[in-house]
Amino acid sequence: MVDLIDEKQLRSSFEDAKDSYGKVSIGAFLDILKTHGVDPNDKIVTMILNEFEDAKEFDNDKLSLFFEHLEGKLDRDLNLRKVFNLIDADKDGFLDAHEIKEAFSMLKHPVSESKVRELMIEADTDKDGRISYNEFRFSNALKNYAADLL
Ligand SMILES: [Ca+2]
Ligand SMILES: [Ca+2]
Repeated sequence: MVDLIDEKQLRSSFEDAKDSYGKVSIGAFLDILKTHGVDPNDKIVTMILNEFEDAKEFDNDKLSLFFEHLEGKLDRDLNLRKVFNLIDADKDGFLDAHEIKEAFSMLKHPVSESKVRELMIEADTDKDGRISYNEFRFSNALKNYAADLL
């Protein structure tokens, strides 16, 4: 569970693990994450660590960056889930044209029916006529409209 990281405790373990140059190797950093209950294979953690690809070591700056990424990504994921559930009126885990039309009619700048159809066709990559959470996540156009619902 990434959202349960205790930043203060993790920082203190990080201090203990530092070498005389103030750095912690990636391997040691992953061990620290593990002792704090963070699965280094967690999708979000992996995604962030990939952004530090070139880094062989972590210092305080990189650690702060790590936490910033973590918070940002978590927020984005949580809000996205929230807005998806909001539109998914019958809670079946998929957005159909009717649900999107209803939701988007409540926007400050309502979206026309033909525009909704267009957005759906573009987002519905597996062509089953409904939008899964993953399809929603990867559709920037849908996401941009939907964000105004929050
Ligand atoms: Ca639905
Ligand atoms: Ca679909």
